[in-house]
Amino acid sequence: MDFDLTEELAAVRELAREFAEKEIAPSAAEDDREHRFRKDLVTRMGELGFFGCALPEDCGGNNLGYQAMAIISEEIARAHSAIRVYINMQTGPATTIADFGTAEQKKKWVAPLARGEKIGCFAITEPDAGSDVAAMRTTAARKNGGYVLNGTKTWISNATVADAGIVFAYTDRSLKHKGMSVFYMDLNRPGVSRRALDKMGAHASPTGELTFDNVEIPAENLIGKEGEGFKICMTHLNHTRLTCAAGAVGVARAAREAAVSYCNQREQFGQKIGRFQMNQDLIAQMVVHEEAARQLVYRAACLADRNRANTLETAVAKYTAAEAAAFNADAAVRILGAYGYSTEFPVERYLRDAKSYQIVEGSSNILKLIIAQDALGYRKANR
Ligand code: GRA
Repeated sequence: MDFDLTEELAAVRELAREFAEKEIAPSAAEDDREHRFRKDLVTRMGELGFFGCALPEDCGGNNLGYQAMAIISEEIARAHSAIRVYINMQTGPATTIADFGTAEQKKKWVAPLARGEKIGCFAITEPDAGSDVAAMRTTAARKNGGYVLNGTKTWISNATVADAGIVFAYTDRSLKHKGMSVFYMDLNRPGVSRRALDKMGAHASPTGELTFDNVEIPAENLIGKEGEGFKICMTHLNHTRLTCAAGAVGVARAAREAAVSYCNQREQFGQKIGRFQMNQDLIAQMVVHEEAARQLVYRAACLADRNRANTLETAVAKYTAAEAAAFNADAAVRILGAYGYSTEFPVERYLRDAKSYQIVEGSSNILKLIIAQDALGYRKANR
């Protein structure tokens, strides 16, 4: 596979890097400390077309593709990982509607998400259904020609700020995963309540609970057919997992850059600490983890851009990238010592943010399960 960036992709990388360094990095520490949702950055990224890469032009997109989206996600996460989450909150629902919606649904709902005019989210996870998506309890019962939604979603990014999103629910629980469906929902409707949740990192990306108490949804908000929700969910996660993996590469890179810079500056025992082999061991491992993860992300993205099955490659990429981010952030803290532990330097934030990648969008254990079951011949990942 040829990983030389085309001129177009190199320009995308330049644009995203410049934007991230000028408009995200300077306030990253404060945004994290103040738990600040940067709606203005959603607007800016929408204007720059960052949410439109996986969308065709008639849906308000630019069709640059998944590799472009991965490149943008890495650059944004390198500056501030929490802001990278905004990409998935806009593109996740937009892509799913573009992939599975009717012409009418695409026309109404995709462009406002892609342009960052409406704040998006997607609601899958529940208190008793995290990795086990099929165990969800939220129901959408048919009523008066539409649906009535009841249930609670938790750990939903943007829950407290989203205007709209896609919500997964059972239309027929007796059919197990074949009875799940997905709906587009305006979240400012009667019966929707929101509660903020606090967490270790990614503070500039709000997370919360959404409770639906007899929320009425029009029939025309059903995306795809009744019963297609689980498959749509898996396809959706496959896309968002890739961007998430690219974000983890950004954190791995930021940590490696901070460690290298400190090694070349700090002196102990009469020499720069980069001269010590124990630090060189860490630096070498950080470089390898970061580069391996990036190549795997590019491979999965190239397959997605060619419309080829990539569930396995995306799982491999996300697993590797999440572990790379966690390893590199931990190593950077070790190398910077007290400065790594200090809240005055970004490295402790990298460590807090890196941990999220081992949990979200398919935990490292779920990804290993997908990879191992494929290798053992129990269940093909690319079906
Ligand atoms: O054969 P069939 O017709 O019965 O269909 C099965 C299968 O073929 C059925 O679903 C189909 N299917 C798929 N179809 C298309 C399965 N995978 C795919 C696919 N990739 N594409 C049932 O399949 P199954 O394998 O028997 O299902 P399962 O064992 O119940 O679950 C599988 C699995 C564990 C992989 C799944 O539940 C899963 O992916 N869990 C992880 C959930 C997850 O990733 N949650 C993330 C929440 S969102 C989030 O974290 C936001 C973070 C924000 C950010 O930072 O970006």
